[in-house]
Amino acid sequence: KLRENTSNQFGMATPLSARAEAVDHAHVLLIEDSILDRDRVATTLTRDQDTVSHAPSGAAAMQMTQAESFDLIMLSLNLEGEDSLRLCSQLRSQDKTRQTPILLMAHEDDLKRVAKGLELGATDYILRPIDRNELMARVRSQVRQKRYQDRLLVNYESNLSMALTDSLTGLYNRRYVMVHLERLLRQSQESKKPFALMLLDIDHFKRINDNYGHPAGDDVLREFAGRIGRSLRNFDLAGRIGGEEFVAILPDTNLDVAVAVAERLRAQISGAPMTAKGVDDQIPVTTSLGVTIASDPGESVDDLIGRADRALYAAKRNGRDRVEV
Ligand code: GH3
Ligand code: MG
Ligand code: MG
Ligand code: MG
Repeated sequence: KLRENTSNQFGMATPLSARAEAVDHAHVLLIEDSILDRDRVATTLTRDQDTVSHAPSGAAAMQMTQAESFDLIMLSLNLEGEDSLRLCSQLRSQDKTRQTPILLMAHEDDLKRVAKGLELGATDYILRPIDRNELMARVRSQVRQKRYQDRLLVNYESNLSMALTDSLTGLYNRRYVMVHLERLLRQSQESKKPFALMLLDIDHFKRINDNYGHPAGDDVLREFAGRIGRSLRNFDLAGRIGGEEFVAILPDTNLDVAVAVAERLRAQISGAPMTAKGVDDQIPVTTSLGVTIASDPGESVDDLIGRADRALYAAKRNGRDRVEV
C-alpha cells in the first residue's frame, strides 16, 4: 500500500486525542529516492500494520507534510542532488513537523553527517543495509514515544482550559477575566481605543433556586451563558465571575454601541423563558446590566469594575430587567 505523493487522506482532521487512542499503528513518511530501500522499508512497515507515504524528493516531502500529519518521518541521508541535512532542519523548523520524530537512514561511512543530523534535531538513525528487525524496533520505539508526548500535550491543553474556564458554563472564569481585563485596559490606553465592560446579574435568581431546585438553577445558568455567548462577536469575551454574575467585554466599542448590545442581551434573556431538566414549567428569567466604557487613560481595572457595578445596582434599584450606564 505504497502511496505516491498523496494529498490529505490522514491526520489533519483527526483530533490528537483520537490519534492517541489508535495505539501503535503509525503513519510514516518515507523520504527516499532509492527504489530498493523504499520497497524494503515499505514492505516491512506495512506488514507491521503501519501506513507509509512515499516522498521521492525534499520538495515532495515539504508539500506532503503541509497536507497531512505523520507519526514518524524516515529521511534518507543520500538523496541524489539534495541536501538532506538542510531538509532535516526545515522539517524541524516548520510547525506541522516540529514534534515529529525523524529517523535518518545512512551508510556506515557517513556517521559524521548522522551526528550533524542528530544535532539538527533528528531523533535516531538506522544504517544501511536496513535490517528488518532493527527497523521495526526503532520505528516502534519512536512511535511509542510520540504517542506518549501527544498524550502529555492533550493533558496539558485540558488542564490549561480547566484553569481558564468555568466548568458549569464553559465561559471564562473570574481569574481569566481579570487577566484579560488588565491586558485589554493597557492596550486600549496605548491605542486610545475605547472598550466596553458590562456586568450582568440575574434577577431574583435565589427565587429560581427556591422554586425549582438547585439543579434547575444550574440549567438556567448554562442556558443564560449560552445565550450571552451566542449573542457576542468572536472577539468579544464572556465570563462568569460569580454565582449568577457574568461579564461581557467588547474591544473597540463606544458607549452607544455598548448600550445597544446590552439592550440586545437583555432582550435575549427576557425574550423567551428557559427550561430545566425535570421541570415542567417554563422558567422566566431576566437580567440587569451595568455598562461602562474604558476611555480614561489614568484609570485602573478596579475603577472600571466599580463603575460598572454601580451602574448594575442602579439597574436593580430602578426595577431590574434593564440596562444602566
Ligand atoms: P438580585 O436580583 O438582587 O440579584 O437577587 P438574587 O436572588 O439574584 O441575588 P442573591 O445574590 O441574593 O442570590 C444569588 C443566588 O445565586 C444565591 C446562590 O445560592 C445562588 N447561586 C450562586 N451560585 C450558584 C450556582 O452555581 N448554582 C445555583 N443553582 N445557584 C447558585
Ligand atoms: Mg448576584
Ligand atoms: Mg444579588
Ligand atoms: Mg442576582
